[in-house]
Amino acid sequence: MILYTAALLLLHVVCALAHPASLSSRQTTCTLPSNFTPPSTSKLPNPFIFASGRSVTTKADWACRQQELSQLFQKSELGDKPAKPSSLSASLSNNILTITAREASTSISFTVTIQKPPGPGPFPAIITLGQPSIPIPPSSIATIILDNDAIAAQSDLSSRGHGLFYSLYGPSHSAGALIAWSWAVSRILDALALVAPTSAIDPLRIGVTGCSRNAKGAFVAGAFDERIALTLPQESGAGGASCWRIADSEAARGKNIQTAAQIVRENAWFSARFDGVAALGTARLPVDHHELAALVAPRGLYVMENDIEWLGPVATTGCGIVGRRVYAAVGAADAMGFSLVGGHAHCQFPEAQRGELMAFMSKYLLEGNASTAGVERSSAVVNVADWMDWVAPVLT
Ligand code: MCU
Repeated sequence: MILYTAALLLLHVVCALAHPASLSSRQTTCTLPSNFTPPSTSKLPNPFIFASGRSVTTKADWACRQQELSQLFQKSELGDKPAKPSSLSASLSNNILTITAREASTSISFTVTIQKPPGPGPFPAIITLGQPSIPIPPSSIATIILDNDAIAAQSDLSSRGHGLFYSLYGPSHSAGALIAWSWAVSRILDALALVAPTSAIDPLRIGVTGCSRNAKGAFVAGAFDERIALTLPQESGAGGASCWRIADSEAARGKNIQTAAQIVRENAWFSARFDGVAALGTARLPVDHHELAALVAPRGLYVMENDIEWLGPVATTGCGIVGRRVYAAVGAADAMGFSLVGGHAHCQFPEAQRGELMAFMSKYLLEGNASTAGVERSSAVVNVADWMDWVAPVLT
């Protein structure tokens, strides 16, 4: 409760700093009403309505609404993401960056491996959860490999509470593995800022990627740290690019697709808070995953998917198209791409996506002028009106 109150206070401060002129009128909208009960809906929730029922009409409103969405994701699906620890240090030795985080008398250390292009830099970098399975141009972009399993284990449900994150915050912390990894990605960003004078890595041009289960984590990492310039989830399926409600509808039509009810029994990716969804049904969720994209907006986001039934091609495509409508509404139409290309093995990057991927890397990491406009393709056919019963506003 103390932590929750502290988080609410922090939200007040963040919103106040972002919009000092409109402080008094906006302040309350950055926090969730304590008695908030989300309306039940089998369609994708409207991101442009505050929990209070008020419409989001301005860009300042949207900044506050993103804070609400962040809280809603943490409270309903992911568990809490702790703030930067009270003490954090970093040291770089050759290609190994060691990060030490301390809270009170407990500290943990973890290392990431940096593969740098030749030359003095500074270079952009992509943090990869596990080994990368997208092509990262070795001559222009560094790769920073995080062993995310060491931060929060993901063997099966018995992994809950295991890993360095839980050594620091306790095994019964609310965080599931996805938000625990995102905490670690944020600490890498803290560390990169500390070592920037000597590292040849530019901490303002950082991307994040991962495939499959690690792509769920990459998507969450991009959504929960505004310092990430480019988010590249590859074949994340359910829990990442897929919308829970569309997945449920596909399952009801006989598809062998991963759903919320299944995922909470498979692994420790989500908070135990999410277990209740299996009982209540996804219509009662206050969010869905078009709003995970909404948290990344207006920053670069290129969602890669496959046509594997379990990943839910219709659920990822519908979610991606609606996510792109949100990006358009906030004035960043070109910053999100959705691309589903099938006919290849899981996590095997298809050549057909190379041009799009390179354009996103060029624009958001290399400060190039490649066009990322209109990247929306899929072999799955979705009638958006089946899922979206609201009209995205044009924010003033
Ligand atoms: C797509 O990611 C997961 C999927 O959610 C799981 O159900 C399955 O067990 O594993 C996939 C994966 O991570 O494959 C490498």
